[in-house]
Amino acid sequence: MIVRTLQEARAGRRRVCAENWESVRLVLREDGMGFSFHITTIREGTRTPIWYKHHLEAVYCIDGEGEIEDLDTGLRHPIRPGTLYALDRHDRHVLHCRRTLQLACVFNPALRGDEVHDADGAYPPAEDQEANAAAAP
Ligand code: 9YT
Repeated sequence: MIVRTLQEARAGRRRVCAENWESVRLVLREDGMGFSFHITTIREGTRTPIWYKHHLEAVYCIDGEGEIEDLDTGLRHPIRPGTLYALDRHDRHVLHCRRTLQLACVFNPALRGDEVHDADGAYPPAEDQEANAAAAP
């Protein structure tokens, strides 16, 4: 059984920061669960283009206010506490944050832990990371 707190995870390497967000990765690939589980904070007033080409993600809003814009349909959906969205089609989207968002996020396949978005708003596929790790001295 794994038991850990947000507070202790925030204090170590499980906290990853990017320009528009910070993510505390409570469950990672090394935990062997088949998914990773993160608490993500999105900075107020930001606009974040995202395209998880290699992952599926479900996102549940705990607090804050924003919108998710589906770039394929042009539709914008409000995000409020209690809203869930699931990127079941590797959907290209933009996350608009009106008031600081606290989100619980689940990724499949699991993240390794240090990933930040590339130029497309994606994370690398799990296989590439394994190959890179194997090639490292
Ligand atoms: C909602 C979203 O995907 N935000 C970017 C950060 C991501 N949730 C992560 O790596 O935790």
